[in-house]
Amino acid sequence: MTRTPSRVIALRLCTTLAAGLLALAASAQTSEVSASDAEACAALQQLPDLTILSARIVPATDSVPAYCHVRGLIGPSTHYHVQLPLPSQWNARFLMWGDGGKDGDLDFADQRLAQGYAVANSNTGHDNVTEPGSLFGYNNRQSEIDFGYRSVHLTTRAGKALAERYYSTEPTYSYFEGCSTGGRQGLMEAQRFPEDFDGIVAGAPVNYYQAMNAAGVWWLQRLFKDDFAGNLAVDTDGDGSFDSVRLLQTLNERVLARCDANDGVRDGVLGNPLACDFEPRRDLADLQCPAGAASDACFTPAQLQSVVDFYSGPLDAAGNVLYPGKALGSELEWINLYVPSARNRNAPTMLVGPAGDHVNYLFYEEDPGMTVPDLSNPTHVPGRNAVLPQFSWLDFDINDLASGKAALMQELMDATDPDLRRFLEDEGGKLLLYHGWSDSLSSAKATVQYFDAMVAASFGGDMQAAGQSTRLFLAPGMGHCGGGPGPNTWDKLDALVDWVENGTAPQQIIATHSSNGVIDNERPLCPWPQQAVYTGPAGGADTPANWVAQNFSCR
Ligand SMILES: [Ca+2]
Ligand SMILES: [Ca+2]
Ligand SMILES: [Ca+2]
Ligand SMILES: [Ca+2]
Repeated sequence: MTRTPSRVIALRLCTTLAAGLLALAASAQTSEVSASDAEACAALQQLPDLTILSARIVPATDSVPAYCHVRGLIGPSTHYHVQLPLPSQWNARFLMWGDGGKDGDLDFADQRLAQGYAVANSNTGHDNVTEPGSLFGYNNRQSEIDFGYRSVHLTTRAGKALAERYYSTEPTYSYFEGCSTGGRQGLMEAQRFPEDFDGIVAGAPVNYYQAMNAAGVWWLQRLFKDDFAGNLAVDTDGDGSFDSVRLLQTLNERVLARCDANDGVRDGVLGNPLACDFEPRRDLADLQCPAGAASDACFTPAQLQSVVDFYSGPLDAAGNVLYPGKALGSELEWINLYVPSARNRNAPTMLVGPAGDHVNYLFYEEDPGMTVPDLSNPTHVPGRNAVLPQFSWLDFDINDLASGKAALMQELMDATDPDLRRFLEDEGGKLLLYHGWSDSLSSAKATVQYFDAMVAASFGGDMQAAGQSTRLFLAPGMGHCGGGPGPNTWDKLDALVDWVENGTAPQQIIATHSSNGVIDNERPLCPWPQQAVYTGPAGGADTPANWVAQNFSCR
């Protein structure tokens, strides 16, 4: 269980006191902070029913206006904070700010604060300094419940109560904004606590949380097993380090050669990967090399199998997909996430980030053991008889997912209930989903799968009716919450606020891609299942100057 040592609390109190004095000094110079603003902020410490640790004015900086900063505790171990704009600058809205990864800290949303939102965020029940990664879940059901759904819900309630007290009126509208874990949290709120928000924007949700992490481990196993036989990075000089990722570049080039133009525009991005007919065994047939003769110019049988596995995803014994495979066109995203190579010292992001310790602490009802000391060393033998027994991710069996061994953790952390009638119909809520097609951490295919199931369960399959309150926008070539070769940047909240407050459902969202700070590709993102179609100057679709939103229509 997460316990903040008393010494740290004392330190924090000192820091808080010092900062409070600084704030007082600054407020004398900052005319916008009135004495009553500061008094009202400090008075929040006396709010009944809440455990408030501090409430103080934070002075303005060049980019962030002065605000009232409140820190609170929800037992046993959820720390949260609320950034409250000064009363004259509040836009009458409350915003719950979503988390990323395994969280474990207080995230600031200064940009939204500057726009006038009262913003809240929690540590989701644990501290990622003392319990990094998934470790907080080691024999700790309460922390798993807090991370699963409890901290966000209770922080939302506390944040709203603090806003109501500070402004003497409750927020006119309440929103949730998040991506990745934040996307999962947004869907969890819509499913479990439909009264919390008027609108939710959920990006790249990791809502099939157990399947996604189990599949992440499975893909890593494809590349590490049998002494790296299926690794897609190649040791070209025999010195033991995988120095070349040329095979993945070749694979990406082959996919683009086959399908880039399917959407009418040769821009290095697949408009709809589902419409691309690329078969690795067929389309790489001329690039096969014999086993044991690895080079970065051809694929061995084991490497070709890895490619097939990336696109297919793991299957159960009956051949059902346990988690969708990678989208065509996303190949370059695999390099940092999955592929052990010289550039990451055999420690790809998925291994040292989300997935490497997940099956140790957050997958099984009873945790199988501690992580091995070096996740990237496949020859380490786990110490099964140690005081705290070890369990290696390499020994994880994906069939444990299909056989129900993750059932309890799925109940706590997955957000896959397709029935959103309480939120979308009874409460009149709006749900805006988005997902990048090149996202290789969570899968846009999984979000399409959820969306279609939700439309079926909540609207009898009527996409038109669903579109009155929920829409999914897929971003071609966008990575996990950003990045990637396709248009990947837009304000995630604007369209939702307009929808909730003015009833204007988004017909399209304009997204941009920039290189060196200059926009070089712009597209409308279309509500699923529509696609962006080029409608600009005839014969000009392959000219980058024509890649502007008005030259495309959603059809
Ligand atoms: Ca947080
Ligand atoms: Ca656990
Ligand atoms: Ca080498
Ligand atoms: Ca294209």
